[in-house]
Amino acid sequence: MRGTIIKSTGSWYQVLNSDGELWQARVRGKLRLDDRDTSNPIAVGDEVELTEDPNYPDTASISQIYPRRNYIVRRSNKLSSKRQVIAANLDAAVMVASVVAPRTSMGFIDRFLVCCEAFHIPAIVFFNKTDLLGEDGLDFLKDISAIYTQAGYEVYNGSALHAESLKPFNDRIAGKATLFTGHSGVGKSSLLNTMFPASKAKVGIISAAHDKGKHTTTFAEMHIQPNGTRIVDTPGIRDFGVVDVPEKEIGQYFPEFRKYAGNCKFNDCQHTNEPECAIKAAVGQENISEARYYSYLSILRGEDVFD
Ligand SMILES: Nc1nc2c(ncn2[C@@H]2O[C@H](COP(=O)(O)OP(=O)(O)O)[C@@H](O)[C@H]2O)c(=O)[nH]1
Ligand SMILES: [Mg+2]
Ligand SMILES: [Zn+2]
Repeated sequence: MRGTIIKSTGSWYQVLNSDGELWQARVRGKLRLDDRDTSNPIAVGDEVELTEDPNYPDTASISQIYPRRNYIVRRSNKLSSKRQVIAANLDAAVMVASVVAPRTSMGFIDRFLVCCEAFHIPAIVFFNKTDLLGEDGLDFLKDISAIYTQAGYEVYNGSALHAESLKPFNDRIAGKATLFTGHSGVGKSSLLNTMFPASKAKVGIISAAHDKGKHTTTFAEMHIQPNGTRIVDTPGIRDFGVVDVPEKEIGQYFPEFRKYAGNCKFNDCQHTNEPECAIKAAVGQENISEARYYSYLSILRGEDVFD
């Protein structure tokens, strides 16, 4: 039988089969894996073939992984070159961000967006906690939203405390397989619970000490809703090291650069110190956001963002 991995807890996987039954499964024997320089060869969202284990009720072994439509990876940690597949077979990935409590930096958002471009997954930026914003906060939200809209991204905002504020975003992801990522404490689990009360995702208490929240979700988990919407809730991710993107390609993953890059004097222009660079000219004319351009330079220098 065929099933979808909805949770992975090390060597055991929770798998939902096409009849809606939940199975506990593990890999037995050898699996044929194509690439997989990864710490987790099977990820949430993977489609697998299950064989019932006659010796134990409700347990099965995974005998095959079906080809992935797509997947997204991050580096397991700062020092390691090992990659971790966050999820597979996604329709969209959402960066859940907040302007306050905690403030999500643009550098962090931009690294996520580069990853989504590199893995061909439509990216959405969602600003949560709008209920906490005063006039200045709302101004900031407007400005930062305009930057991402100008760059070509879909941007939504709302508050997990007010279900009606989430309607446009909720409509956008209805029926889709969507990854929620972002710092711990921004409200990923709360959003899930407000939009889909049956989810019962665990919500963390923000620790006053560093306002970043505790890591309450340890493993990525897919929540399947009655209307077919599938949300992969992830543990708070502190860093989004850009993986597998060769330096000379980074510019290609800034969608707003594409229109101009062909006009640079040099074919291999990296948009740093080269003369007659069309990207720098576009930044000068505010057709490309200066903040996005600085993010590009920072990623080009190989800097990671840990905040
Ligand atoms: N004021 C406000 N608090 C929120 C909102 N969303 C989440 N929170 C609070 O922020 C904290 C972290 O939420 P949680 O959903 O666990 O964040 P996660 O780590 O991203 O899953 C909890 O105390 C929530 O009650 C929101 O829209 N407004
Ligand atoms: Mg959470
Ligand atoms: Zn250039």
